Amino acid sequence: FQTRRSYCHINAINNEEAAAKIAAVDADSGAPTIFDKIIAKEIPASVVYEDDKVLAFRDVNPQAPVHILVIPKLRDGLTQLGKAEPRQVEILGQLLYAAKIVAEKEGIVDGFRVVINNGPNACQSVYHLHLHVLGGRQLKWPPG
Ligand code: TR5
Repeated sequence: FQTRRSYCHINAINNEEAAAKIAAVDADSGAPTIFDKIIAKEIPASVVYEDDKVLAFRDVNPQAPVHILVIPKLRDGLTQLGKAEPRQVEILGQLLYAAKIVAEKEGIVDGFRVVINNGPNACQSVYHLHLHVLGGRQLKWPPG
């Protein structure tokens, strides 16, 4: 059983890595991502926080009891943190502050983690900057 479980785990990792490499090919194309459709309310999402600049909604594939994505409503070239420019410092701060608001709303301020996956080697799969807010269980360190 242990061998089988490990095998599945390795497969899941490989799938994520493969998907991330495919996603990276179009990273700078300017093409809309799935998050644009969520912002436009063309596809449903479970929104937990919204203001004029930021949208936060539940991740469809949660890695913890609370797993929320925080995104800028206007991508404005901010496909990934590694491409951030000085003019985007304000929205970067707003995203981080929104993560704190989300953690408060979800009742996880005693233990939550904010993650940004940047690029294929970090398994970024959507090229519209997003913060993962994770909590609701004991989080381990170091992460995988
Ligand atoms: O891997 P990175 O860091 O790029 O994170 C992208 C995240 O978007 C993953 O955790 C996915 O589970 C999440 N995701 C992908 C889709 C999606 C979503 N979260 C909410 N709703 C979603 N829809 C409707 N469609 C997706 N393809």
